[in-house]
Amino acid sequence: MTDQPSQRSFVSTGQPVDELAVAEIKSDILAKLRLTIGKEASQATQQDWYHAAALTLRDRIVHRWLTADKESYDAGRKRVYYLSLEFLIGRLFTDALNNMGLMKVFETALGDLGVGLMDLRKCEPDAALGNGGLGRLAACFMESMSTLQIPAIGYGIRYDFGLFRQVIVDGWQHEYPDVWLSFGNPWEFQRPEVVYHVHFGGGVEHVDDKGRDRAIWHPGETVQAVAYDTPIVGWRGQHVNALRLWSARSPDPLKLDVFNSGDYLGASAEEARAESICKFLYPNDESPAGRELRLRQEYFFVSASLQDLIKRHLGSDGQLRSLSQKAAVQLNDTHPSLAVAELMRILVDLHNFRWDEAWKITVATLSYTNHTLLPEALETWPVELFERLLPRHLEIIYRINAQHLALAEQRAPGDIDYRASVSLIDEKSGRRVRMGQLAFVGSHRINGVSAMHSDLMKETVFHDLNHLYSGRITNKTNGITFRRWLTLANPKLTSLLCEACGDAIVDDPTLLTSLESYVADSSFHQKFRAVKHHNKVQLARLIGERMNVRLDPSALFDVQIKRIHEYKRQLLNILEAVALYLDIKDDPQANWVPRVKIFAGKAAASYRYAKLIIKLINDVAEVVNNDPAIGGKLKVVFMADYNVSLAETIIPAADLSEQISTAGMEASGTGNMKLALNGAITIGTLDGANIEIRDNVGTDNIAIFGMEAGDVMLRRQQGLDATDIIRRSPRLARAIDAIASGLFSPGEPGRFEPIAHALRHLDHYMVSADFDSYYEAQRGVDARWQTTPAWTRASILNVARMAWFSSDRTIREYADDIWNVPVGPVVAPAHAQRA
Ligand code: GPQ
Repeated sequence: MTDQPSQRSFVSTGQPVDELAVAEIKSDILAKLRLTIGKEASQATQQDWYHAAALTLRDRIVHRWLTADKESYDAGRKRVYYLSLEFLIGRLFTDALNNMGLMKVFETALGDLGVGLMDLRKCEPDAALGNGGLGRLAACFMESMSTLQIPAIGYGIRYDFGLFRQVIVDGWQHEYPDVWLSFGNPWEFQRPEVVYHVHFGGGVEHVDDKGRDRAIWHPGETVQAVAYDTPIVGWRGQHVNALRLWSARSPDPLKLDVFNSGDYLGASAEEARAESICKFLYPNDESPAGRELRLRQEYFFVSASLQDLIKRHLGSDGQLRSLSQKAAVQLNDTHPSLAVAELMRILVDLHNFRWDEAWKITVATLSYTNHTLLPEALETWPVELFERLLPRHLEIIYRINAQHLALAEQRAPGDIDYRASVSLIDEKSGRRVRMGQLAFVGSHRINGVSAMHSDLMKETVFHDLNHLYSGRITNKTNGITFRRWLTLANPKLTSLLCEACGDAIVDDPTLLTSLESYVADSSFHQKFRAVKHHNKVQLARLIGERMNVRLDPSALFDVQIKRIHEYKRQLLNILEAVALYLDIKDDPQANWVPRVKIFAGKAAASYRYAKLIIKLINDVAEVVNNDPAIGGKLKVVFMADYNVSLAETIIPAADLSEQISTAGMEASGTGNMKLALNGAITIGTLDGANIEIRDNVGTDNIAIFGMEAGDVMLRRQQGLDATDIIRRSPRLARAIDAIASGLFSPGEPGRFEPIAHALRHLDHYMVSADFDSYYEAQRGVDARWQTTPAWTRASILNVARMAWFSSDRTIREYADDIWNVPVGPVVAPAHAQRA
């Protein structure tokens, strides 16, 4: 399958290429090919060249890495530990080349060897160790922490299989395993000497140790965690941090006696059980997996990571009292919440701390980021499962809870409802441990990911906890790394921006504001449009090759790329496409704006309704794209297997960014930021970071529609039936009728009945309720598109005003307010002088 168009080249700094450096890289790549891969240039495949080039680059990164590590240890600096079950990294090759300033040198060296850099780029599989926004945020944060020279380690799991590969067959989603490691991974270093034991099950023995409640855990099962390190290099290569991923194995891989008795499978059963922990990433997004294996994954990586960071701390400080002065542990969502109980266990049971002192250290060390308010997405685990898998942790959680409920009783004496609402144990639906509450109580800071989300946290799910521990909730609006999402993904735009605002924008995006002086410059408009057009031609070519759909690059490219979820409302978008299609058919000669609706995204394998929405999009595409009566005025495309690399191709080509979640449901969004930064105009609801995007780009440069979060809550209280709404909107009625009648599924007219029924009578996500407002906003978008200078102006202003959404800004805020660590300048002094 073809991927990125290969003639793409990266932004050129205009500086001459250093011939000596090129010669050195060439000779190093050839040496790697011979000595590490074991091949002559004449026999080498593209994969071999890619590996040789990646290893050559890695050597250069390692030098910086070891130096940075030594410097931060020698200086005794505080370190950030970012615990996340997901890191959605994508490809590293060009990212690392760009940050190391070696793009041009490598491109030239490889060119001399007869190899195209862009062709090699395609040999690297995406590291898809995440589902969506949460995992991608962790990847952007790792890059920004390196850029800002914050000593940090990202801890996660080295999944053998990342997020499933999505294949669309006859319009339906099918899932296949993601075999990203089959050719090896040139970025990682296995650390066979870094191994920790992680225990499960068994029982607990209590010892009366001078009145301290110490316990000895006698586990029933032990698994080994082995470290694999991937260097993450920051901008200008001045600092490198490690992403340390754990792989699971059994301490007793083969039972020889069992093997010799002829039971070959039984002999390695324990190994298989241990390895299952890191076998695959759970594909659920914003819905807890609820399986024992998932809880095992969570404890496995928490335990290994805490052992690792404590060993590190003891190595330098010799005691644990000062832990919070040297370590800041960030919990990315509730998946690592067990860190609260595990750190207490380590301090109390293994290091003899008094409970109260241990608790102070724990709370001062940990902090927690919440990424959703959807009640069904907040993780809970049955007490019974905990008891079986982590008996000592359950005891610790009970004790934390007793202390916590005593405080609640002090604050609101006799208020049973208040106590039930803040309790770490949910007593309503069977007894369950609430991981969000656990993380909250055990952290000194709890943050939301956009201003609105953080406010809603205080008003809704964490209302009572906020009352009990006021001042802990803080907002840290998400950000994105501009190195990947502007410089690398959109080299043409970057060159133009450098030309207009100066090369320094790559170090300091706030300088992009000087772009505002070009808003009325028609020759700049022309260049700006030419860049967008170029990117659209590339995307149209890719879609032509992959899907055999011909697109007109001068049409409006309307893009919705994200996980498929009811609350993200891909359904609203496709419903509007249906209404528009029927309207065009009514009057094909009217002055319609040619539009291409581009969708991409995966649905959780078990999320049947989301998969039906994918099928609907594809069925509508089939009819619309092949109806000569509408003269190509509307096209619908669903691109399969959305991932980071595909996003890097789609985003620079987008004119319109669909951010249309039901208000109050999208915690932040980060795709919204990537698209606006690349000049797409947002059509969106007042939800998540859309609000802050509006505040930055200005109300004239964004299309806001729909109900607000407060309206949604009110309407839900009044009922979800949309009969009245549909009666008042003939256009909506007609679109729903078309779907329900089988216009798009003639072979199976009832296929979309569940969707039609929900739209009519169970409009929880306000698709029907927001339809008219959305349709009208879309026609406003059309009108703006028809006045080219007005559109271009708005697009330019979006780019000019997005600097605040750099993840460097976000990380600076975490560093100041949560971690209490200093940050370095983006450009190292030595580099600034050289540049
Ligand atoms: N998010 Cl809880 C995920 O991608 N996965 C999850 O399991 C949860 C949240 C997203 C959230 O939907 C977006 O609004 C955020 O921008 C993103 O996390 C990063 O904070």
